[in-house]
Amino acid sequence: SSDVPQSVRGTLIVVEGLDKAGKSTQCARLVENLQKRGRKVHHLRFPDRTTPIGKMINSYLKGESQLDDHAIHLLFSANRWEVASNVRSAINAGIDVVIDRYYYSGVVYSAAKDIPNLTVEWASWPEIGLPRCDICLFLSISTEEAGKRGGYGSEKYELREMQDRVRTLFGELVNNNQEDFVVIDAGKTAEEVENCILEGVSACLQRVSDGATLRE
Ligand code: T5A
Ligand code: NA
Repeated sequence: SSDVPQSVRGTLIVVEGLDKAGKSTQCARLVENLQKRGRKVHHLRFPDRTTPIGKMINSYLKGESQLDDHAIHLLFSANRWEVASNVRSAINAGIDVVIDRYYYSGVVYSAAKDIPNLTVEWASWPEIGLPRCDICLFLSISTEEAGKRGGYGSEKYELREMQDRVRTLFGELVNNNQEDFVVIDAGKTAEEVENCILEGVSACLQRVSDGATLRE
């Protein structure tokens, strides 16, 4: 019942970006757009606060519980690993997977805490081996513009100093992994951002249907 031939694998699409950049808004639109094209799509978000591990993360982010910085880092990673095989199966079955935040957020937010030894390198190790995305759409937004969208809330990492380090580290990550990223100006209207995303995704879908394999 799908337009997607069985022989073609699904595409793994990640949306990343700074706080309030519009990731969740755009993931919902992207999923809808892909479905309109007759594609089968799974929509995931990290943290997935519904699993037992996700509930621990949620409680930590809300300030209801305390955890060592390394421990919470590993829980965020475990929250991805607990669905990693499902992601791979979906891709192999020809289903696209759209993910709202992934291991890039995992590395950046932990490293931004400025804890001795909790470097980008340390933070990256537990993420090695997770299905690697075909494309990462990075929604870039100025601090000023993000502030207009409600500013920072009450969750653990929503502090100015932390957010400034997140911004710097994300910038470095994008520069060092340019083959993974399409940078999108997320300060535009939701419709404009949606169109930029569709352009990037269309090119990626073409590469996959031309035979690009899922990278390690
Ligand atoms: N984290 C996460 C880690 O430390 N390690 C990890 O491994 C992972 C995965 C929670 C925290 O966890 C950290 C990062 C975070 O600090 P979360 O649950 O994804 O992560 O965070 P959220 O609070 O849900 O997400 P954001 O605040 O970053 O928001 P979004 O999803 O970027 O933005 P969205 O779509 O909700 O939009 C925000 C507001 O702006 C409006 C929307 O209507 C909404 O009101 N908006 C626009 N307004 C004007 N123009 C546009 N183009 C707009 N697009 C959206
Ligand atoms: Na979000």
